[in-house]
Amino acid sequence: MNVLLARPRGFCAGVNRAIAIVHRALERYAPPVYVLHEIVHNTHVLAALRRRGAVFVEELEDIPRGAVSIFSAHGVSRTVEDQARAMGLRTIDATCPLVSKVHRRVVHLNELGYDILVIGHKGHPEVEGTCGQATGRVHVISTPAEVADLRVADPAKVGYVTQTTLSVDDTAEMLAALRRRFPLISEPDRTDICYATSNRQAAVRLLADRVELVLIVGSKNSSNSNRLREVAALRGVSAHLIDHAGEIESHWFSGIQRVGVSAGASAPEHLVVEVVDWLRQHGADTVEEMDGKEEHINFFVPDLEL
Ligand code: 0CM
Ligand code: SF4
Repeated sequence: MNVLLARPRGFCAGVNRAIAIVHRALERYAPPVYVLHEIVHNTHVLAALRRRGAVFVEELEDIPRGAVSIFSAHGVSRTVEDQARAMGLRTIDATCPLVSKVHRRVVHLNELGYDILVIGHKGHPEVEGTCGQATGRVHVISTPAEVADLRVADPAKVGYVTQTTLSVDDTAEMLAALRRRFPLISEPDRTDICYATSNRQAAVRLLADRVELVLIVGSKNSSNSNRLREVAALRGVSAHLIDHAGEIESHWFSGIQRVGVSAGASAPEHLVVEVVDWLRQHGADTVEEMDGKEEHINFFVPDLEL
């Protein structure tokens, strides 16, 4: 059996920054440090940070007054920010700068009085945070079929933003439907789908053309990791999303000669190494890495003076 690793894969700049912020907060302030929502959607990242004194909660009410508390990489609504302030929390914002950029455009469209279309997955925390930047009319749409049902105040005053981790191909279809329905729709200068999402999807597309089975390392609630699995499956190969090597099932490999491996933007590289070790122990004799796009994006980690 031969193994091919996708490139780029794994941690993006926003995830590196968010995790570094939690580490810095733990160094600077005595644990526990509270994090509203999972800092990134990866069970292994969370377990490692819990061991160092991070506490992950889903509700602001679960954070004691005055505690140091961090907003996750996915961002929060204005209401959550205001409530945190009212509760006297000492907050640190680990929202990815590429999500914050989308937030700023929502604020702008809201000031112009536009109906704002947020293309994304309903209930995902990033979508909730993005919608929560506006005080006016916001509509979340997930499929092109929903475009026909949209009711807006003025079809000439409609703008859209997207979740940063969407499928590039599905979003193109959605935008075609939106442009047909609202020829004057206000669009971002460049796509809101982030560089890490589009690079990882492009790499998995190439990977899937060279293998018979693809393993994506990532947690079940990670949107971008799920999209990577779908991209592979849509190329006609079997594709599995696994949190770690322990979830691999031997029967997947019967009759398989070529296996591809990639990882979502929140999955640490040591999990990929463990998957490759598992494959070596189960018949893989070559491991090769694809040529792929180099990524040189790094985000500044703030000093955290509270
Ligand atoms: O948005 P998604 O569910 O893909 O989040 P993640 O934590 O898996 O990946 C990084 C991010 C962001 C924002
Ligand atoms: Fe930022 Fe993209 Fe990474 Fe999300 S996947 S944290 S938007 S760089």
